[in-house]
Amino acid sequence: MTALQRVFVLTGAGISAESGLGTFRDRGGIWSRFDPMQLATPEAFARDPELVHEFYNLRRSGVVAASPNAAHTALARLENGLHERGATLFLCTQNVDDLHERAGSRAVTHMHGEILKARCLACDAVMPWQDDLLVATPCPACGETGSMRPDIVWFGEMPKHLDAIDAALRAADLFVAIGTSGAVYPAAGYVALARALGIPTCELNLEPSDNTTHFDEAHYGPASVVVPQWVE
Ligand code: BJW
Repeated sequence: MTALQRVFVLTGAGISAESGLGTFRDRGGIWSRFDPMQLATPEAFARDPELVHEFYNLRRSGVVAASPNAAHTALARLENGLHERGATLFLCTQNVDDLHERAGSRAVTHMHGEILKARCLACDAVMPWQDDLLVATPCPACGETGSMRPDIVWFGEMPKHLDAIDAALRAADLFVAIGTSGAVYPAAGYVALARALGIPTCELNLEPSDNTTHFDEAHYGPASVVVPQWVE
């Protein structure tokens, strides 16, 4: 780690599992209990906004009640340590929770958005949001009702910050994926791109991911154990 200048870390739901937030595709995961096509697409929201709000209100209150775990704090320490010697960490998360920020990470790129923000479909205003959203909730910016949605990225929508992510990945001298199954694109394609660019790749996960053959190195176990071990 000492010679590295630009470390790129991609995190997924597995890093927040031990904070009590469910993963999506594990046994008993969110998508084994709920149909993503009925809840996590723009078409689902247009069809049944009450149902979609109810699902995300539950998820939002879970995030508010959760606390960061040792894996989140280890990545915040890594960012500080790299900065102290003039190096950088690009922390790209697929997670919509704010546990990296609450653990002390200063620069977090949320490619699938943030559940603690709401966006108005009428005026495009984005604002911090901790409470339940209802169909009748008026937009504080423009007064419109029926236009507020969680500021997250659903299937079929364009992930956020793709240009910054692409630039950081191409400039990296190490790519690390933590707690992600490698099932959802474009994030699932990043390890193959890193490999094609000659960037060393490392996986930290509970078990081998869908992309496991693309990684040069892998450490398996709970994130709260393997991430601090890898950082130290
Ligand atoms: C532990 C652990 C512990 C457990 N410790 N580890 C090919 C190319 C491009 C796109 C597509 C494509 N084919 C299909 C698509 C479309 C689609 C897609 O990928 N579908 C797949 C299902 C095939 N993608 C999209 O629609 C995306 N948009 C898009 O592609 O736009 C066009 C575009 C084209 C080309 C370039 C760029 C753009 C948008 C995807 C949006 C995903 N949204 C969700 C919901 C967000 C809101 C919400 O939270 O409800 O994001 S779905 C869900 O999956 C969520 C996650 O961020 C995402 C990834 O899941 P993640 O984090 O990997 O979790 P899991 O559960 O899958 O894995 C957890 C892992 O942790 C497991 O491996 C466990 O073992 C491990 N684990 N406990 C360590 N304690």
